Amino acid sequence: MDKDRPRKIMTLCIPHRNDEVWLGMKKKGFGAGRWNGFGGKVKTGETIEQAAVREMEEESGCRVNQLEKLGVLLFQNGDMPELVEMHLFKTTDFPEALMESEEMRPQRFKISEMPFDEMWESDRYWMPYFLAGKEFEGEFTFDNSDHIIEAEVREVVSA
Ligand code: 6OG
Repeated sequence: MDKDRPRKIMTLCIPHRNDEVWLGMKKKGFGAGRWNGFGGKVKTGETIEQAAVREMEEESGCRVNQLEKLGVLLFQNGDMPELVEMHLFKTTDFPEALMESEEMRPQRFKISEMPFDEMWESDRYWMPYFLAGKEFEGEFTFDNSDHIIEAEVREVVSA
């Protein structure tokens, strides 16, 4: 992967408590038809955390007061000239049910029933770190059909 390419900074927030997570079925745009966490692009003038809170509220109706940053992943998607730098957050601060939005149809999943077949292929690689509450980083290269060509993920142990 050519890490010097320009980067689009994005967020992803996954509500997770006990043995459950909430994911949303993306209804339109990039990644439509897949279950994913809630997030989007960081706008000029906001911090990555502010973007994570804003996107979570826009897509699920839930304004979180607590976020835990767990991962940073780099994606190279086929011929797209920019890399995606995605910052991954966990929140335990959410109500009994999330609201459907224009972009996402939220649903609760048991972690033993994670719908990996309908998620981004790379999610299988980093989800174990996320669920274990470990900090991680990684790089994934995809071909133009969204299949993985190269994958690497590792735990980050802070000093
Ligand atoms: P909008 O551009 O529609 O937000 N995203 C990815 N999520 C996963 N799990 N894997 C990927 O690559 C992703 N690439 C992007 C970031 C797009 C949302 O999709 C996330 C954003 O939350 C394998 O606003």
